[in-house]
Amino acid sequence: MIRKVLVANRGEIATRVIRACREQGIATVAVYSEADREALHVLMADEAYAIGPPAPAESYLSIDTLVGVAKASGADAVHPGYGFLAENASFAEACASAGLIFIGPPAAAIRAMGDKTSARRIAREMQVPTVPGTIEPVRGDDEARRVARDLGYPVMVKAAMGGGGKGMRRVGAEAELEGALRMARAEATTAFGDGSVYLERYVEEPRHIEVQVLADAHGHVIHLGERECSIQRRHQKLIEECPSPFVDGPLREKLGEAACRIATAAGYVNAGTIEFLVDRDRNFYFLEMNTRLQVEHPVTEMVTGIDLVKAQLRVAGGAPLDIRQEDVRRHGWAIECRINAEDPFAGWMPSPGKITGFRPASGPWTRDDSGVYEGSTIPRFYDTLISKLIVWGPDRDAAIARMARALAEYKVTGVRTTIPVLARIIDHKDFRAGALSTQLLERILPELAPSAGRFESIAIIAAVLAFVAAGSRAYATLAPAPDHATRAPDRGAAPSAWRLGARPGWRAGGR
Ligand code: MV4
Repeated sequence: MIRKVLVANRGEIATRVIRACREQGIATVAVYSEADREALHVLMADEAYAIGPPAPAESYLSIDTLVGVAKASGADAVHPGYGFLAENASFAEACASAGLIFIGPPAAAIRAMGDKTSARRIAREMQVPTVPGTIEPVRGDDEARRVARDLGYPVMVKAAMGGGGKGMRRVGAEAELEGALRMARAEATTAFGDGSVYLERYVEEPRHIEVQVLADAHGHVIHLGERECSIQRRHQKLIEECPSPFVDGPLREKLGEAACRIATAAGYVNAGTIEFLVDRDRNFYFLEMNTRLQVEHPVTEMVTGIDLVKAQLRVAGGAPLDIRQEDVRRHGWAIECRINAEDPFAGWMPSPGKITGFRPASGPWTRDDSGVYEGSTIPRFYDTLISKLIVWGPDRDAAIARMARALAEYKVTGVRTTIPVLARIIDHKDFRAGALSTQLLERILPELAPSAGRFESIAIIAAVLAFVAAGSRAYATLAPAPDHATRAPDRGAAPSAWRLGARPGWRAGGR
């Protein structure tokens, strides 16, 4: 049984883990960099420890520091969240060596899936379709040319240690192959310290559909159905939903079964995700496995009623899964929008800074998983996620209507956010029709930008209102003004009375 968890992360995922722990009566230990002294996860945890400067390499990525704090605080387990060290096999091993339970898969499973060629080999051995291509990295340009001719153009050059689109190049014809190989190898060497690349046939306008799996240490592996994650920009997901509007019963069965076979073959334990590319004709191909809890896990939770973090805690503590495959029921539709501190109409520039006003959407079947509060700061050192807004409805149309309503309610001032562009995507006819692909967003983005005329009229109205109501909050909420004008007076650090939910008298660790 786990009694105390160190959360080796920050932001919304740290708060998500703390909430699950608290509901289970498990004590929590937060860690924070100098940039996160006042962060929400620090206020929420039972204890909090400073772990170093803002740079991730010196704080949230410092294995020795994190293991040291876990031991010193008396934690018996470590939850890595997502990002940072979540898929770092050495961190999983360091925890185990220190006698700590790593709330994630065994190090060997992380390693097997971290190498994409090894993951493809496992999938093939389990007779799960992979995109036609090489298993081993290609050795030289001559071999690559031969393989590409066999596969037929266009082909995809991919980094063996890659993921997330880095070190990946589409090659339309043989003349481009050599250049693409050189670029992909260079990018892979820089990003992963390993320049090996392999080749695949290119799948046109695929959908990105992933399957949630849960596995315990007693050999039980189940799947919780799929998520549709095709609405992405430069490999950053913006909107995810469960189920996929494209997946019917028989395909769901095949995807789920394939996902369970791969997880079993990898010796997987804990929550994990198997990614697939699905083409127009409903052919599916294993892409990679994410050996962590994912950002978009709440849509699966809303549709299945299963708390994935509690399931993680349960299986990490050695208990068997308390759900069998035949008990998994899906009900209705869930959609998640990622609200980032970025300016979608100015090249998606990060917009860190102080959140001067914050009123998240709420109301029926509306969930806000955020890592911020009014007065807190989005540091410039980390990702710009402010919040994940999740809604549920009895069907897709109802969920879409609810998301449109919730986005309209959501107010954030002080930083720019992606809320306006999310609202426009949700309203777009192709999104509403469920005609999704990984190319959809890039294609419709030009239509989503505010027209110059409209922007100007908003600016004029804002200026008039600002004149009339100078100094009032009406000015701050009509955002299209320079940053300094939207900032409310500094009300100082969050008072300690704002500490959230933690037990009294916790004051451990260097605060
Ligand atoms: C592909 C592909 C088309 N054909 N592979 C992008 C991230 C990486 N993990 C795999 N990716 C892709 N692999 C073949 N053979 C298209 C993509 C792709 C993509 C995949 C998932 C989600 C969004 C994407 C956006 C562009 C390209």
